[in-house]
Amino acid sequence: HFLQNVIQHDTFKEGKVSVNFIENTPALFDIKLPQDRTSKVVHFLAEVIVNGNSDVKHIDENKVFRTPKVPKFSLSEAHPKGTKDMLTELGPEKFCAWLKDEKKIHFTDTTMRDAHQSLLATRMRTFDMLKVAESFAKNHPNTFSMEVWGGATFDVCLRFLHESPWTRLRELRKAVPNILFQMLLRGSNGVGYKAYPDNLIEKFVEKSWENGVDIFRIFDSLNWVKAMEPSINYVRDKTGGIAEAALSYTGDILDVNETKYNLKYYTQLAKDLENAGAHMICIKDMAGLLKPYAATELVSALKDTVNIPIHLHTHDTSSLQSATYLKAIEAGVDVVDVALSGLSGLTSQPNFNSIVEMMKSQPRAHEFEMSKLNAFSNFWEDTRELYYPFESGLKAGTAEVFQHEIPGGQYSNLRPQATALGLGDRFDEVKKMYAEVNTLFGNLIKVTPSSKVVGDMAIFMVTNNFTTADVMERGKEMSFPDSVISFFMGDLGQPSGGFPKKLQKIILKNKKPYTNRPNAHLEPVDFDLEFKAFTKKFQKGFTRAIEMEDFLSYTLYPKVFEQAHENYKKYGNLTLVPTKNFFYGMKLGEEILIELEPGKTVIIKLLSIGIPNDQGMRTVFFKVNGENRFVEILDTT
Ligand code: 3PY
Ligand code: ZN
Repeated sequence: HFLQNVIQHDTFKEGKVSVNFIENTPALFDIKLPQDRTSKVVHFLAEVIVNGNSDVKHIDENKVFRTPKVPKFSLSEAHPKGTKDMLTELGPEKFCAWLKDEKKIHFTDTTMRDAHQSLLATRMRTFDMLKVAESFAKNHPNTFSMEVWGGATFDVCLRFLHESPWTRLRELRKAVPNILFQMLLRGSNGVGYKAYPDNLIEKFVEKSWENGVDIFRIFDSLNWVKAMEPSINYVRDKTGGIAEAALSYTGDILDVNETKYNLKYYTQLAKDLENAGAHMICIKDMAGLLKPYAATELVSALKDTVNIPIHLHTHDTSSLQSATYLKAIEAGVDVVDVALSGLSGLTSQPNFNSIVEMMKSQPRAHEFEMSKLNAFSNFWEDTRELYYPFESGLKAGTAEVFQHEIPGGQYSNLRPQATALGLGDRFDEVKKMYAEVNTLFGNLIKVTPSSKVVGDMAIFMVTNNFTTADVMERGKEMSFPDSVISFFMGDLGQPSGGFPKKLQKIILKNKKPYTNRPNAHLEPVDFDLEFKAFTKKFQKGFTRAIEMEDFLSYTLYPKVFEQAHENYKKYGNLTLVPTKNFFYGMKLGEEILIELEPGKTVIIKLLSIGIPNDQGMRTVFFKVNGENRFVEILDTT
């Protein structure tokens, strides 16, 4: 292409070429590469090589990566039967009856959702998941379920990873047809941070099921049953899956001074959820506050109250939670959430491998072939290294969590959020303020998105050096974060015990809050009309027919989707770029292999990176499948 430009240039044609011709004629480098898939991927790599991946805030040049090893499995052998096959055969009611009668303790593996959301700011790529998914499904078909979707993963796929969350789900489903897939659904907030129209949530549930989700763990960030009811109904009416309703646990039921979130509160909530149609109940201990002896009380009481299986979820932030599992298992809990060791512990779930060992030879033991289970853990331990810039920095369990009550999934985001705002050295204050804000707001259930509201307020107050007294006395003059205003308007629903009235007036100024379901204020989506308009706007950039799933991504996250779409047009499909190169580019002389699609592999070698020219452009030279290629990139570093 470069030679073409030279040959066709007027100066060249007229035979007036001087020694400085190339140097003085930047237009020669104005190369329009054919926009095929390979060129797009090469363009992306060149961009990262010159300017870095904008999502990676610091690079350790000396970092040495290990090669993760995928545990052995047979490609040709069929998948052994698992819980997914049972659900298909029995349907949700009979399936849950079977589970309730099971003596063995069952395990949900959260490695591909909550574990990395809580340890690595949700950055795990589908590329790494797909490396081991089939192997895991074939080696450990007795796993109860795999949490692979929902929560923050939807947003992060689109916003940071250049991926479609739907493609992730479909690809994983193909690799794992035998084990139940589980997602975390924020009730009326879907997989977002605000209320959405009911018919959008309905369509979302339907499409999630069609694409592979079996268990819908539905929660509401204020434990408001009214807000969970529609989602429970959509799962029951529109899918063949399991509606698992969650009671989000906060405080300490063993604390005699706990008058709000006590045992009675949770048993009543569980009963209400069962009456609302839940197939299963989840104790969602998002911050890891359920202490071992409290688990005995809570699980026993719930077993006496409801007739459906109980699933326990926790985060090991305090390092105490395996003891909680032991007590819960003794009290008859049916399933516990665990993560493969390499991605377990701290703000993630307790250790899958060790809990299985703990139960060995005990009446409720569930057998797993340990050498294989440990091999998966080693895979993740090595893979985790690739994500080092996203580690939360927490090195040891902390009893502080019982004071600040920050959910595990939020912790790994709050620190970078604080650091980005120049509060890196004041994270201690942020944590303390988080607890103060909770008291100020009337002691809330704190889980996405209510936890984000508390976090935003804490950061706002620390940044501005405001105390709670300042807010109460001078709040009328303050511009509070949008999320805080919207929360006090009732946009996330009604907290148990209501809003603190005086503070609500201060924050809302003259606005009038509402008290019914926030979704009741929202116009339903006109799917026919809006999908047509969406298709018209975006079809051009797609290399396949636009689907309802794309429209759902757009409707949930319009700006994020638009940006993701722009990136897609520019870089194409990046899901097959190895993680090391996706985040850190390539080293000089490095050669990588990318399988663009089955049977179409490109070999890319980085030959050289030019110095910036007058316009700040660098020329990056590659050898691609044996041919020289170069890309011009503006150096913005
Ligand atoms: C989420 O909503 O993403 C959570 O993980 C809440 O615990
Ligand atoms: Zn969680």
